[in-house]
Amino acid sequence: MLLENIYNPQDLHKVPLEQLLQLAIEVRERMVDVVSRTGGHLASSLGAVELIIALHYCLDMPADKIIFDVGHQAYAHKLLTGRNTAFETLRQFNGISGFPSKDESVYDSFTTGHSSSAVSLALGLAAARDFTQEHYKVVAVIGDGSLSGGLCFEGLNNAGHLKKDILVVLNTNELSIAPNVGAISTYLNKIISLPIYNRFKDQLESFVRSRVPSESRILKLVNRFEEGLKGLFVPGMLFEEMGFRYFGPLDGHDLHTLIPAIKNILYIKGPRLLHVITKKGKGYSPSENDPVRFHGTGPFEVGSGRPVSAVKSASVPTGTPAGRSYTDVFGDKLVSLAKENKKIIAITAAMPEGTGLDKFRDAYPQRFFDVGIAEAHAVCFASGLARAGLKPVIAVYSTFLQRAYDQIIEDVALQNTGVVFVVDRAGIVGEDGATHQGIFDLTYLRNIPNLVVMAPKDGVELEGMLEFAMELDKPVVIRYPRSTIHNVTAPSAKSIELGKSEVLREGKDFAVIALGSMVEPSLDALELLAKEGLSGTLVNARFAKPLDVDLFKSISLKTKKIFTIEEGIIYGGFGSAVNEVVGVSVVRIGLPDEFIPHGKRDLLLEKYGLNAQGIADKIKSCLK
Ligand SMILES: Cc1ncc(C[n+]2csc(CCOP(=O)(O)OP(=O)(O)O)c2C)c(N)n1
Repeated sequence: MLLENIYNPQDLHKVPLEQLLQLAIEVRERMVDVVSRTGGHLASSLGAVELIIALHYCLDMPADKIIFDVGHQAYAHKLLTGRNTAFETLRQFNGISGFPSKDESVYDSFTTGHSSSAVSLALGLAAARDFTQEHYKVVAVIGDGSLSGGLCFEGLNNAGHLKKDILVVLNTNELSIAPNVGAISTYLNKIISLPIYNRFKDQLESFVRSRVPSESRILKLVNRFEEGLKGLFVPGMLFEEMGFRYFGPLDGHDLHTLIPAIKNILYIKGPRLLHVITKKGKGYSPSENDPVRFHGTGPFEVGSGRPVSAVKSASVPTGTPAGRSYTDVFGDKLVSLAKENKKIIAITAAMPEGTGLDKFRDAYPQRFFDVGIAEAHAVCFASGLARAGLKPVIAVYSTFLQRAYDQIIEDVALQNTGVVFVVDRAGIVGEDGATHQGIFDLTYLRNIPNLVVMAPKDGVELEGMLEFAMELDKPVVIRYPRSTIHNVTAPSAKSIELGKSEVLREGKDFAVIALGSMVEPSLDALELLAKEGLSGTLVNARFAKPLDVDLFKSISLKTKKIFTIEEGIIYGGFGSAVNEVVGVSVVRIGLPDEFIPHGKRDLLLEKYGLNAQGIADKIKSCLK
């Protein structure tokens, strides 16, 4: 076994070139084996195996640096940099992160997870290197999906201008998570196929070779002519025009081509872009056949690739509709609303499946837009649609909406356009960890004028909030977690009134004002406390903005202690908002001022006291 003897990239350097193919096989087997048990980003990582081996073979890490864009393709990098044994714990609490992590290894310069930042990060390192007169090499590995993000172009634009020594490796596989979209993607496809150039080149070569000896001057002239032609025909000219030297496209799985090419390119000065073509999911047929599913997969059976049905966690309560996620309920409801309301338009930033918008895409392809990994653009685009009288719905993960903060304020809220933001994965997302936790949105949204911010306690309420949002001619946010849902109260009141909460229980000892996903564990906490003779009021807040100020104030006059509970960071969040209006000090329960690591959602909720027992304990200790 080669892999088990590699503890760092120096060990890799000792492996003879002809054995690297075997190493690639072992790396893939290890990934498939572990991810089949832990879940993870398999397809992207399988596709980048040879590329990562080749880069490590040519670089001198950790002095040299590689920044992986997003970082979901970097499992081979982890395996070759001393994390093979620990890889067993991938994405588990206290285990190896699913993304590069600066806290995990000196081989990871940054903790990454959001797309399109690698070129800028790498350029910063390169500029610092030049200031301090050091001599290491800096490589950014980006995907064709990442290239649809504007930030990536900001980095390329600046890199071309600064002329720093930097290598950008563009890994093209025609897929983002879903099939790649956009003009850049079309452009890259042209590079890959390039019929005009390739046909001409082949014909020219065979014509000349059949007539002149290989070392003749004519052949050299022809080669030079061909280089010139390349300038005319190779679409890599876009990068050349931006100040990069473009190389490729090369087969990203062919180590015998990649290694000498990378070695040579590394010693050229200035900004360089090496374009490689890979197959997402390479080397494991279920993943090759369905790279979209295997982009981010749960545990699966290695033989068939079939998902291992999730074992029901004891802390997931039961109810109706059983087993459905908020994402599913949203996806279905939007399709049904769109049947009646022809103005509804759906927008995703490269996440049709993850956000549940795939159903809308299939039902109303003309009214569906995948704008690429371009959240900021999505928000402006939606505002344009809304101003012209349509009803745009952007479905986006809480963590990725952070990318569009300025646009939410300037281009939507200030304009007061009726854009609906459906913010999925709001709260603890689990195994993807710190870069993906959706814990800031309440804080960053609730202070924006004109914005309405809601959170449903269950599926029925989500449907009600969607109906309400469609009628409101204002920007609206609906946030919900990555979770299975149940009807918390039966029947759940469906009609939503702006800024009005719902009182679910009345009691004398304390009051809980809970938001969205925290209503259900709060209800359970009240049951636990009732067994100990404590009775509390429970309010389902529904709105984080505007708040139900009158109700909260009247509760504060009647109750000794008020608790707010939210699945988000406490500072500046929902509880802080309540605190600002009620005039008495409330106890805010939520997440502390720290980045929340990876681990199962239930486990993390328990760790941070956001399950029924944790909430009950906190209330009890404060009432003592
Ligand atoms: C800002 C941001 N938006 C969305 C995502 C979700 N996301 C993760 S990977 C990915 C696709 C990346 O595609 P590409 O760069 O081509 O890499 P590949 O997986 O194809 O290797 C997306 C949309 C993200 N990580 N960051």
